[in-house]
Amino acid sequence: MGGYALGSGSLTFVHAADLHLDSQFKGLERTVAGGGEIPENVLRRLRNSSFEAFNNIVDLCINKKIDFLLLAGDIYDVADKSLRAQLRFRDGLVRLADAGIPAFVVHGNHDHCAGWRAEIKLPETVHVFSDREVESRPVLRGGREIAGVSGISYPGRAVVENYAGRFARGAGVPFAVALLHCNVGGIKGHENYAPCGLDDLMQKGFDYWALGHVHNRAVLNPAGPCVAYPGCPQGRHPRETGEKGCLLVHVTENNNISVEFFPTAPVRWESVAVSIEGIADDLTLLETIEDRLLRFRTAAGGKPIVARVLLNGRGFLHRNLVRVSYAENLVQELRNRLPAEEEDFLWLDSVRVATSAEVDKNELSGTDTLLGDFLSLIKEARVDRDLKTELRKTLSALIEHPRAGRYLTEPDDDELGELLESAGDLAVDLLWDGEE
Ligand SMILES: [Mn+2]
Repeated sequence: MGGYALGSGSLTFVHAADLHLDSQFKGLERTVAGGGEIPENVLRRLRNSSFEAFNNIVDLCINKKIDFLLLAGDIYDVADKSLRAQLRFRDGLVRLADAGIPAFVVHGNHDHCAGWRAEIKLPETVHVFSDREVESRPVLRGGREIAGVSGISYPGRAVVENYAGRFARGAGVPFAVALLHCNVGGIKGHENYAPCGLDDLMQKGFDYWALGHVHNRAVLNPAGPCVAYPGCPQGRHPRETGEKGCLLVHVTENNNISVEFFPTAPVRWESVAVSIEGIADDLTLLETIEDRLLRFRTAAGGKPIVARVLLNGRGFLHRNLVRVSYAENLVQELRNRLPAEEEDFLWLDSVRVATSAEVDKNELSGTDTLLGDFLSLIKEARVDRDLKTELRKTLSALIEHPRAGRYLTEPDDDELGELLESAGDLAVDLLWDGEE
């Protein structure tokens, strides 16, 4: 569809989502390997990072003198939002209001409307969309409508309805924005809330779909309409790696849209893979990891980083890495070497060992031995659906265990493959005597 360009005059707005204000990074303490506590300065910075990122968004809006701010859900980390999160959110919105910038807000699955809310009045320039129906609000400049924003909030955590169906572009709106927290096309790694297809959104005649929910930045369609996820402005856990931020959107007089990424995260999560292939001694391994991490930090502009290292590849040092407490010692030694300044730290969260012995598992799987049989069974399980189902059934006893289950999630197909691979490596370590 499209073709609605009525000439709004040029405008600029910021699109952010998934602020998760006051996220406490509880998972971090649990995942810290290698003993030793996470330093106070690192934890403090992380716990303040969601607020810092929001302030960076507000600063951007004010510095760029934008026309309006869009916040596409999961403003808060939990439905029973902390008082602190609500006060800090208001502070930012007041700064925007003082600069004459309106803000449009929907709530998502994390901060749905059934949760607790303090009695805090937001500035009149802020519109929080209701959880009952899609509403539309005009954006005015000098009394003239320059854009219209439509949106809806979540009444509860699990919304299974396709909300896209409820949206309709209003007549005569010069630039129409739809604000929605949803999963487009069943994107993996995120709950399939308010599920919809890209086609559902394309057909509605809007100019811009401001989405939230998926924490990775993605422009699903560049124009006619532009459909985008800004990602979260601050990574919340070790798997939310890389640069995080919001989108600064420029619209020309002819409704041509350009989207610019703007980084906002004070702390970066990174995952760094290092292969042990060709490394012959332990000190070289230590120095190699240190060097890789420092180079990574330079490339990231020297910002604070919390890093995870994944050791992989086949090599001679595998036999040391599988020793009890070796990896823990490695973490401790690296932490002593890496920068730990109050502000500009490079904190090593953990080292995961996924290395293999210097053997040819393929060759071994053909041999008529217990190990050979086991390895060929593993090869089969990677492709055979019945075997995979059997394996999942066995694993479910562990995943559903009341205590162990708290730390585990159902593995996806890739993870199941990794588990099988590790099982093969473990079998080689335990059963192979080094002779053919
Ligand atoms: Mn979220």
